Parts: sequence; C-alpha cells; structure tokens
Amino acid sequence: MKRSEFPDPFENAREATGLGQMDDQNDPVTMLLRHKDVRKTAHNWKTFQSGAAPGRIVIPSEVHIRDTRQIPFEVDPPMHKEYRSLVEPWFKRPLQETYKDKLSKQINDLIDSVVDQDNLDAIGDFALVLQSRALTLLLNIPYEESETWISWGTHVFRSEDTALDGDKASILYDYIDGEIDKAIANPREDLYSVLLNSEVNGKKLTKEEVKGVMILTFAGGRDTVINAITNTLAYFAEHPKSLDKLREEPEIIGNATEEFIRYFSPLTQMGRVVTEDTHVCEYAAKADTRVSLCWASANRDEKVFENANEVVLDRKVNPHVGFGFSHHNCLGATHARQIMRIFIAALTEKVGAIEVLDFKENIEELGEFKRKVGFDMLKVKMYSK
Ligand code: EMZ
Repeated sequence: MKRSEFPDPFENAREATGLGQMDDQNDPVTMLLRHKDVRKTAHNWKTFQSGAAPGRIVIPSEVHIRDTRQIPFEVDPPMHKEYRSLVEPWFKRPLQETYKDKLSKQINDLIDSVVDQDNLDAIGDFALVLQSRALTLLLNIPYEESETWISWGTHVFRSEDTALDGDKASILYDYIDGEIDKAIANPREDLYSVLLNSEVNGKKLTKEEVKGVMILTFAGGRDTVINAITNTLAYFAEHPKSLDKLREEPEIIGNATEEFIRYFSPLTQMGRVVTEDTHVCEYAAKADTRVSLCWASANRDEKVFENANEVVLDRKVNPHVGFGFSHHNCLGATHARQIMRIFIAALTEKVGAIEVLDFKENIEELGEFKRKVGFDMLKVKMYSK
C-alpha cells in the first residue's frame, strides 16, 4: 500500500447491507455506512440522541474516564441550540482577517524552522506544535501556553498502549479546572472568561458547563487536526504534481481542503444512543443500544461521489460529512479549515518537495473493519523551494 493511500474498508458492507458491527467495551455499535442513512439519522435527534451518559456517543466510549458532559456536543435540542448559539460567534472568529494573519504567521514560521531538516518527526515536532499554537488563537490565550499542551503529547485520552487512559485524561481535566479558577480570580480576554460571563436561559454558566465546553475544545480538534496535517504531508510526498498544481492554481486550495477532509475523514465515526425501538435500513435498532454515523464510509459512497477513492483536488460538488452533519456539525470546523488552507498555501510557497523517510500507520480496529486513519509515526524531510 502506498503511504498516502487511505483505502475504504467499508465498501462491500456499505453496498451489501449498509451496516457494520463492532464491539466496544461490551457496548456494541451498529455502524451506519451509507451517506443517505448517516445524514438522515444525524437529523433525527429524538430517536438517535447525543445527550446520553457523558462519553457514551464517543467510540471508543469514554463513559469510564469522563463524567463531565461536553457542550454543545453531548446535548440535544432544544438546549443544544441555546449553547450552540452562545459559542458559535467565538468559533467563527477564524474568519477575521487579523486572526488569519496571526495563524498564517505561526504556520509560516513553523515551516521555516523545519524546512530542510533531516528526519523531521512530522507528528511530535510539527503537527502537534502547529495544532497547539493555533489553539492559543482559538482560545485567545498567550502563545507560550502552547508549550504546556505540547508536553501532553499527541493524545489527550490515549497513550501508546491503551486506547483510553484515565490518568492522561485527568491531566487535561485538572488543568482545565485550574484555568477556570484562575479566570474566576482574574478575569481575562479568553474563552474561559467569556464563558464564565455568559448566560444560557437567563442563568450564568456553571463551572461544570464551562469545563464541558473547554474539554470539547481541547479534545475534539487534537488528533483530528494532527491527522489531517500529517496525512496531507504524506499525500504531497507521493504526489508532487499535486503540490505543483496548487502552487499554480492557489484559487483551488479551498476545494483541495474539502477534498482532503473527505478523503482522510480524520474522525471515523460518531455514535448516537437509540431512544426507542426503531429501524435503520433493514436493521431493527433496540432502545438503549448504540448506532454510529460513519463519516468515513459515507465520504466514500459511490452513489454520491464519483471516483470516491481518488483525491480530486478541484472536486466541485463535495457534500462530504467529514465535519459531521446537521445541528451537531463540527464547531471547530472554521478554525480547522483555516489551518488546512493556510498550511497548504504555506507549503506551496515554501516547499518544493517532501520525502517520507519512515512511517508507521495508525490502523483503527473496528470489529470486522480495519481502517487507516493516520500515522503513529511519520518521519519526513521538506525540501525548500
Ligand atoms: C470528543 C470528540 C469530539 C471526545 C468531534 O469529536 O473528540 C474525541 O477526540 C474526544 O476524545 O471526547 O471530544
């Protein structure tokens, strides 16, 4: 397999039944694989809820390592809308020119500092650094704070050998508790203080609610952004003409960003808990069981995407669900898109070619399926233009 190839393990099952099965800590998941079913189910929050026990809609389930409800991610309408409209303007700030300029400077400086370096650790010394520094802008927090987040390593809830790591998770939870207390003592201009001063339905947000938004902000955009960046590097390494094409046609960088998100689908799936006995496809879903919306499979559905297994940089119609779908679509998508666009633009300006020197693929085990989602290790050299 080529390093930059991300095969679709769901094709046969998607065509045959539209369903897949996997166990997850004795709380099995029925995976919905078709674009149409995924979108339909995402809309139907009454029967397929997000507001179950905290952690239960995440796969692997986080019920054993988390009690705090992530907001607005684990809340259903009508409360979902209240929270979402509260945080939405803040998470749209990446559209502002000043924000874009700062992000662009960060990313360009980082590339300058690693270009021509031999054997660059593209995860630990590049993607993680880029993601953590960018997060200081999203939170409006001093840049230096990124050093702390980088020191946590790539996975907030995972370590090298365990899928879920309670000790590691508590580093994040304790840190956020501490920051909330500091922001209460000395109000600041950052997301913590904005949330602490906000009201929902006429009531100030509690510390627990603020924590719920902050955990989501830290955890939701970490592995996903890191995978998007490293996978893109691997892709350009093997497709130098694609990098040249984007150099010549910078106007399609937006399309290319969407296409990479579709093709890599950095978040494979998200669960829902069934609230009443129902049917999806031919499948009888029982109350209190889990289904998942498999974005990665939906994004390769040949009924929707022509040449679904190819990266078509200037794909025009691209109704991918890489950022989810419906009211729960990714809150961080504006930020993530800016990161990807600016990152790709900076590569075209500064980097002539990329070489992969060593790699280890990150393969998710999903019951009957195995899916490559990114890399556990990726060593590269970026050659200056
Ligand atoms: C949750 C999730 C959100 C979860 C959109 O995804 O991302 C995962 O990486 C976290 O582990 O807690 O935030």
